[in-house]
Amino acid sequence: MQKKEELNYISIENSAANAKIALQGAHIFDFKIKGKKRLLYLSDTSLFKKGKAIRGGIPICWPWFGANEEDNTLPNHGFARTSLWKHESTKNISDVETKVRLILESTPETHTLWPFDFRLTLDVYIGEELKLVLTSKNLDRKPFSHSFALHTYFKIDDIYKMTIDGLEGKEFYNKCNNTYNNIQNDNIDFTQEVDRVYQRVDNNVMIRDKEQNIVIKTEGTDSIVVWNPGKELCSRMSDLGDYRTFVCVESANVLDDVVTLATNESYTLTLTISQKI
Ligand code: TA6
Repeated sequence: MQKKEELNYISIENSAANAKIALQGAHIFDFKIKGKKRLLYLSDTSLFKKGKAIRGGIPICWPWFGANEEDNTLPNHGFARTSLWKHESTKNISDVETKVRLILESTPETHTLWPFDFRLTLDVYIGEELKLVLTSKNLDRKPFSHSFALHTYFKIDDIYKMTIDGLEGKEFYNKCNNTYNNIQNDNIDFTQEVDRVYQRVDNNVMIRDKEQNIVIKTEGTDSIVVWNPGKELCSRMSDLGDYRTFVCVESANVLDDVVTLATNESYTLTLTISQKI
C-alpha cells in the first residue's frame, strides 16, 4: 500500500502494464501499457484529500449521476467516489494480466445519503487492455433505482485536433442547453463546452488522437456521456488543469438506461479500453 497526500493506493505492475488505484473511490488514477502512451488524464492540480474526488482517472459515479434529483445538497455524482472501499484481493491471472477486486458496502453513513443496503464490487483487469467490471447488488428488502457511470478522463494531445468515432447519427441530450432529441452530425465541435448524453450507442466508440486510437467497448448500457468543459468553465475549476489535454467519454447508466434492482438482484456495467497505435 502506498500513499499520495492523504490517500492510500494500490500499485500494480506486470509484464504488460502498470496501474494505480486509490482505495478512496476504487479510483484508478494511472494506467500505462508498456510501450504505449499513458491512457488516463490526471490533473496536475488534483487534490488527493479525503472526501474530495480525484480529478482525472476513472471516477465511479454511483448511486446517482450528476445532481441528486431529490436533494441537490447531496454530493454531485453520488458518494461512491469519495468513500473508502475495501481492497478484497489481487490475483495474477498470468504474467500479463492482474485482477484487483474492491468492494463498497452500505454503512450507517451511506444510509444518511441513500437509504438502501447494497454491495458494489469493482473488478479491475490490468493487462494489454484495461477492463472494469462494476456490479451493483441490492441487499435491501425493498427495490432501488440508481444511475451510475465510469467517468473516464482520457489523456489526449489536443481537444481541437481529436475526433470521436461511433456517435454519428446518434440522438443526444445536450446538458448545456437542456435540449433532447438532438442528432450528432459530423464531428463534435469542442470549441465550446460539450456535455452530452448520447443514447442507443450499441457500438464501440473510438477516440482518434494524434498518435493513437483509443477503443472504448461498453457492455451494460447504451448511453455514452461526452464532456469537455471548454476554456471558460475550466478556468473556473481550480483542480481541472488543461482542458485541451483531456476528454471525458463515460459509460453511463443514465436516462433510458437507469437500472432498478429488486432484492438480491445484481447488475453489471463493463468497460474495456484498448489503445491502437
Ligand atoms: O460528466 C459530465 C459532468 O456531469 C459535467 O456536468 C461536470 O459536472 C462533470 O461531470 C464533472 O463533475 P464533478 O462533480 O466531477 O466536478
